[in-house]
Amino acid sequence: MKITDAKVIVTCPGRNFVTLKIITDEGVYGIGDATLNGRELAVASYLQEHLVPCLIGRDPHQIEDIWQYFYRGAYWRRGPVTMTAIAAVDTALWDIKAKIAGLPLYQLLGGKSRSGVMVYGHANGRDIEETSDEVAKYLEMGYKAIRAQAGVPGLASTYGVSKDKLFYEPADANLPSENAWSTAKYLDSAPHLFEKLRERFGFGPHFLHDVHHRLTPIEAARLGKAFEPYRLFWMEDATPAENQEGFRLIRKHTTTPLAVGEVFNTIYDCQTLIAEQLIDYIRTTVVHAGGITHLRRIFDFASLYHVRSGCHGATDLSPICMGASLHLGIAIPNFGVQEYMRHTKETDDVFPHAYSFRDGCLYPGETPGHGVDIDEALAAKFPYSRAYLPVNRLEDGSMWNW
Ligand code: EZ4
Ligand code: CO
Repeated sequence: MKITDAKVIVTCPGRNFVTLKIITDEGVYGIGDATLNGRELAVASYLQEHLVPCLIGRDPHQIEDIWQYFYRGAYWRRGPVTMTAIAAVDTALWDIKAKIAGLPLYQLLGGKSRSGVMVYGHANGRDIEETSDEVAKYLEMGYKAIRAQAGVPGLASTYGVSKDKLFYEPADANLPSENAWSTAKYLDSAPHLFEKLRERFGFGPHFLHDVHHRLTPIEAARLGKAFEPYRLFWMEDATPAENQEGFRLIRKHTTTPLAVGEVFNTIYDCQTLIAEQLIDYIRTTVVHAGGITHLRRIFDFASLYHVRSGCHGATDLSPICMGASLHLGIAIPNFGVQEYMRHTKETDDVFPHAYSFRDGCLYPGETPGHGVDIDEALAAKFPYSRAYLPVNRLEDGSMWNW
């Protein structure tokens, strides 16, 4: 069996997505997500110019060898652009292998370890009351886990707070928009959100919160402590993790579970965090961390240290990534939770998929492969449109972490 063609499809059904489609001489094809929010065309070009020529003529069954060929063979290892491109190849190859086997991908990963994949939705509001009403809506929809973010009093705009509730899209402008940030104001207000949520909804639902890399380790330690009475499922991205050792300080001070990793692209980005048990959930994804092959490696490593999966699942990860992630999530022993931000109808139409939501869980479906396809004719009707994530500044104008 041979790869005869591979094409890169860029489409913007409400937001940009990059997809790799690998075609074989037996007519079977596979697809992989290659979307890197705000840097989409860098990955499209990396694939088109550098990986596609090396794929033609190869046996699509040699998934591990092809992975190593692109990882070691690049000489320039790691980095989000490289690893997203490798992920797209890897995901498409697993899709092909599972289709040829006539099995849903999870069967090739060891079969089901659980009945469904618990997901969490996003409740956002301008203030605590509005967020609380959004939480109520998610509970009515059957969610068992909800991430809650509320506007910070005294700040004009805050991360995670959107106008369009169910379809929050942070990449909102063709040049980066600017947000303002005050750590002091945030630290004063954030614990009250969870105090009010527990008062209104009790301790049944799981609540999560995303700090979005905005604190220093000692500030994060303080916040984690303040959250303790409200028993959060996790505190996410408490501090930037380029310096993995920074988490030692947070860990010393709080029992609030810690999650990090949506911007990581290899196992080396979380090696210390996992081996020293500084975190509880690792948020690396299929699309940004080298595909099924590498993500499985990270999760197996994590399983040795009581660290569970918590895959990133925002709208900038295409339905292909979501489908692949669900197959991995239902199979691995150390699954934690899966983020699930709903895609718009236009996106779901471009990417028909077998997965479905029921009672707070997503189910990958039984279609051979990862169960997600692309309608190329429809995709062609939505041309690329440049879009950036916002940037963030402190009140004195200094650049801060968005
Ligand atoms: O900001 O996906 O947990 N989810 C998040 C997301 C990220 C975007 C970045 O591309 O933090 O909203
Ligand atoms: Co996040």
